[in-house]
Amino acid sequence: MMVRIRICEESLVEPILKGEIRCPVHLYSGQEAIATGVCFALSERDYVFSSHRSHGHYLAKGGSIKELVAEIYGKEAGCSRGRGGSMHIIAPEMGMLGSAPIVAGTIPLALGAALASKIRKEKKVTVSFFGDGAAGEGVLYESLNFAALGRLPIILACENNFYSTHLPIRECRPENNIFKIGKPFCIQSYRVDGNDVLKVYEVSKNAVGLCRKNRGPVFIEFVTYRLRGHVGPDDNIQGTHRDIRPKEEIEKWRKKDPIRRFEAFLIKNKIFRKETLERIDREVEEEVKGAHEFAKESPYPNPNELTKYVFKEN
Ligand SMILES: Cc1ncc(C[n+]2csc(CCOP(=O)(O)OP(=O)(O)O)c2C)c(N)n1
Ligand SMILES: [Mg+2]
Repeated sequence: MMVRIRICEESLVEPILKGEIRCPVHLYSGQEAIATGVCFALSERDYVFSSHRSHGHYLAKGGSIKELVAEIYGKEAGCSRGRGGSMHIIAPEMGMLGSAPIVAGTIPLALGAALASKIRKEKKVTVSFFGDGAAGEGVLYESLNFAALGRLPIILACENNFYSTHLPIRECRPENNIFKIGKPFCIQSYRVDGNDVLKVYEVSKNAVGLCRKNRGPVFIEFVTYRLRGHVGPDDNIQGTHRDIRPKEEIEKWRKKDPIRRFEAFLIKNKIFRKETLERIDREVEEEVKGAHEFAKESPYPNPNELTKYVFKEN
């Protein structure tokens, strides 16, 4: 799954630079272990909400590369019927209940889903994925309080990549300790290495178990780093923005690449051979190539149907 996400993300770079993809795209490269480890701890019936950087969550929840790529090209065959683009990914049939780029905006929506599933006694778990930037939004604290009071089956999954757009976390938080914000609300809170897929899975599995036993909510801070620019492949290439992240910092995190780390683990423990891993890469590359061809050939939505699917018709 991590390879699926990475290869799919990296395949978007060239079409973005060529202007073939026109919507803003926030690449997930570098953070794959989080979506993968968390979603593998869920069942198909559970719910996920995400933010502007949501491709990984959609794929890990079972989304198709073909429909994701078609959506990013704005085509009718996309998972949001071409109305959403990269930042509005939705696939209710697999529990991906939506992503939206309002920072922290989907957290209260996730609470609603968790509350509904609790009232209906469905034993479904909801995961709300958001970035460290959401820790600066008041709605997160209101949501923590509400989730704790209602003992809601929700996992608040904060992906701390140390930056909100180009603002380093040290300039907007007195202490780099996001996981502690759950504590005043008596929420079990953890900090995990978000580039270690097995650790992510382990802590998520435990959190899912607690939520199913009515012992939620759980707050998890995943420490990670994005390997691409904030929006688009590279903030330096894209004109006026500059990636202010120090080169040495980026290099340090490249060495902690979650995919390379897990590959090394698999080979060292003789679980997979190098050739098997290479075959997986080739298979995913083929699938991704096919998805781009499909997306480019697919039609745009009919302009007369612009609001179809956007508003619910009674
Ligand atoms: C309420 C709100 N304020 C500001 C923005 C502009 N904005 C878009 S992404 C972003 C930073 C988000 O950072 P973070 O939550 O850490 O997620 P990351 O991009 O690092 O994954 C900001 C400020 C927005 N979309 N919504
Ligand atoms: Mg961030």
